[in-house]
Amino acid sequence: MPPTPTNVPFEFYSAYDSDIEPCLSNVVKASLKKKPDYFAPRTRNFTVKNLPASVRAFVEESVELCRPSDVHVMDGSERENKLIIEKLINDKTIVKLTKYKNSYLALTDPRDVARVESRTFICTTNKSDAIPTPANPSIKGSLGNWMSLQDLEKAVDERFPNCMQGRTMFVIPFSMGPVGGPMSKIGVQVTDSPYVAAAMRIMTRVGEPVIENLQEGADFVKALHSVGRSPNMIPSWPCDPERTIILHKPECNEIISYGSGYGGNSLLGKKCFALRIGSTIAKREGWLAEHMLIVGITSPHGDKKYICAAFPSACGKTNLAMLESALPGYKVECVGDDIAWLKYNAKTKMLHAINPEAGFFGVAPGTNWKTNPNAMASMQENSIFTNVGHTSDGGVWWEGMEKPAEGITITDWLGKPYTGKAGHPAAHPNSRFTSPASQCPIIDPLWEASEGVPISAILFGGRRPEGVPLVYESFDWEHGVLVGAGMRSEATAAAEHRGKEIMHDPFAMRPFFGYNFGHYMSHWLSQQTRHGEIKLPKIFHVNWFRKDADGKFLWPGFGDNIRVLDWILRRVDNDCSIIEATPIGYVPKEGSLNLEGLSPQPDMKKLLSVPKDFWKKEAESIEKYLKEQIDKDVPAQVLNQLQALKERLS
Ligand code: GTP
Ligand code: SPV
Ligand code: MN
Repeated sequence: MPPTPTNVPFEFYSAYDSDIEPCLSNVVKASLKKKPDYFAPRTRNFTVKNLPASVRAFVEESVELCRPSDVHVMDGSERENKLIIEKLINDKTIVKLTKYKNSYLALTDPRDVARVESRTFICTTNKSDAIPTPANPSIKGSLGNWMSLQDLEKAVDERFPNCMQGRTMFVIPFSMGPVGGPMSKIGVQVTDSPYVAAAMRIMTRVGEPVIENLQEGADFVKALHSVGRSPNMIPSWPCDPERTIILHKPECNEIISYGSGYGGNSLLGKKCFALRIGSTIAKREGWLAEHMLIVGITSPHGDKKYICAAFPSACGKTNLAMLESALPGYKVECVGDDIAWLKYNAKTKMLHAINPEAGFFGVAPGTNWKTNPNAMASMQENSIFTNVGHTSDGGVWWEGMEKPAEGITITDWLGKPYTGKAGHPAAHPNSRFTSPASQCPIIDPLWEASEGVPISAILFGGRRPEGVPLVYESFDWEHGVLVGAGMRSEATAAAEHRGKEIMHDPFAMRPFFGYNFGHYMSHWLSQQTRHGEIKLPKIFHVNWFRKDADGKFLWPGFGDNIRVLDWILRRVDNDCSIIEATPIGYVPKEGSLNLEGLSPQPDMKKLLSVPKDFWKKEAESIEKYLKEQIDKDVPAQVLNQLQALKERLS
C-alpha cells in the first residue's frame, strides 16, 4: 500500500544503510530533499545509524520484519511533536480542541476501546513460570494466559511481515522513572502509530538523555508494536481487532504487540513493561512492581507520610492520588496515579516507591471540578483526549462532567449528535485523558526523586457493593498478603469484561502479573526477611463503594476519603485507642473517624459492619479460588492465614 499523500515526511537518516534502502518509498525519498522549513537538521544522535549497536540491531530487525516506508528516531523535542501532531491531524486521527492550548481529541475505531485481557499472553519456556496450574484440568485458569515460545513465533509470523508498509516507524527511546536513576529502567518501543508516539511522549520520558543513557550501555526492554492492518479498517484509526495480540517474553525482556492502538495494549511502557515485564525483573532483583498510586499526605501538624494504594482498573486510583482534602489542614500531594515500583532502601530501612511514568492516562467519565479538580487542572493543556464527546465550542465533555453552557451542542465519541438518550453516552465508559504529570497542581516535590519516597502504608481496595467495610487493617504483613490475595471487585469498562460481575482481582494485578501468582505471593512474603532489618508498611483494605438497600453509595467518597486516610495515618503512628478487632482485621472504633463537617452524616454502623455470614462465604470463596486456581503454588503462610481467618469467623 503506498503512503497516503497526507503522510508528513519524517526524517529518515539520509545516509541510512543500504540494506534497508529498498523499503524507502519514493514519496519518502523525495521528501528527504525537500524538508519542511521548521524541520531544522537534527543532531547526529537521532539516526538509526548512530544508535548504540544493540538498539540499532533491534530497530533493523524490526524494519526487516515490518518494512515501514521510513524510520524516525524520536528526540522528544517540541519541534518533533509539532510534526507528529501535524501528521495525526492530516490522517484525521485527531482534531484540535480549540478551547484548550495544544490539546487534541482522538476517536478510535469503536472496536478498539480497551485492554484485551483474553489476547494478552506471557510466553516462557516453562508454563508454570508464567501462570499457576489449576488443581484440575477442567478448570480454566484466570490468572493470565500462557503461550509457548514456538507459538509466539508463529503468531508473529502470521501478523508482522510487511505490516508497516507505507507507514513511518517511530523509534521511541524511553525511560520508566527519572533517566539514569537507580530504580529506573529503559525501553525502546518501535511503533507505526503516531498517536502512540505522541502519547508515549506524555506518558514516559522520551528522547536525548535516554539515548545517552543507552550509549553508556544501559540494558533496555525491547517493545515492538504495530496497529496492524485488516481488510475493514478505518483509515483514521488503523487496527486489527480480530487478530489483536499482546505478547511478553520475560526471559529476554521483550514485548510484542499487534492490532490495537489503545491504552495498555499499545503504550507499552505502561502495563506491558512497568507491570508485566517489570514484575519479573522485580522478582529477579528483589523488589516489587505494582498497580498502585503513590501519594504524600501532610497532616495538620506538618507530619508528612507517603502511602501506596492498589485498586483494580477504574476503581479510584487517579482520584485518590489527586485528592483535595475535605478536612481542613490536610495536604495531599501526588507522586503517581497508576504504577509504583517499590524497593528496599538501606538508609531508611523502608520500602521506597517511584512512579515509573511521567503522565496520567486517566478515566474521563466521572471526573469533574468537584470530584477531581486536580485532574481537571492537569488536562487543561498539552493533553490528548480519547473517545470523549466534543463540544461545539471546541472542548470536551463526558458523563459526570459539569453541564456545558446554554446553546453548546455535543458530538458523541462515535461522531453522532449527542441526545442524552439512555444507552448512547457522549463518552465511551473507558474514554481517557492523557496529560503530563508535571501539570498536576498538587504534584509532589519529590515525584521525580530517583530513590523514591518512603512508604508507610499500603492500601488494597475495590468496588464492593456489599459486606466489605469502609476500612480495615490487617493484623500484620502476612495477613496483609492474604488481604491482597483475596481482593475482589466489580468488573469495569477498562477491559473487555461485560456487566458488573464481582471478580477476583488479587493485588489489583490479575491482568498484569508477569509471572506465576503463587510465586508472586511468596515474593511478597519474602520482603519480611530478605533485606535484614526492615520497617514494612502497614497493610489496609478500603472500600468507597458499599451500597445501601436502594443501591446508593453509603460513603461520599472522593475528597472525603481523607477521613479514612487520617485514621490510617494515626494507625501508622500506632494509636491503639482507635481500633476494634474483628475477625477480618482492625476496624475504626466507634467515633474514631473524623466526620466533622460532613452532612448528611453517613451511616457508619452500616459502613463499618463486618457481617459474619457474608465473611464466611467470602473466606470460602477465597479458599476455593486459591485452591482451584493456584493449587500447589499457594504459599503455606497464606493457607495458614486463611485457616486462621476461618477460625476467627467460626
Ligand atoms: P485505571 O486508570 O483504569 O487504573 O483506573 P483508576 O483506578 O485510576 O480509577 P479512577 O480514579 O480513574 O476512577 C474510576 C472511576 O471511579 C471514575 O469514574 C471515578 O469518578 C470513580 N471514583 C473514583 N473514586 C471514587 C470514590 O471515592 N467514590 C465513588 N463513588 N466513585 C469514585
Ligand atoms: C488500567 O486499565 O488499569 C489502566 C488503563 O490504567 S490501560 O493503560 O489501558 O491499562
Ligand atoms: Mn491502571
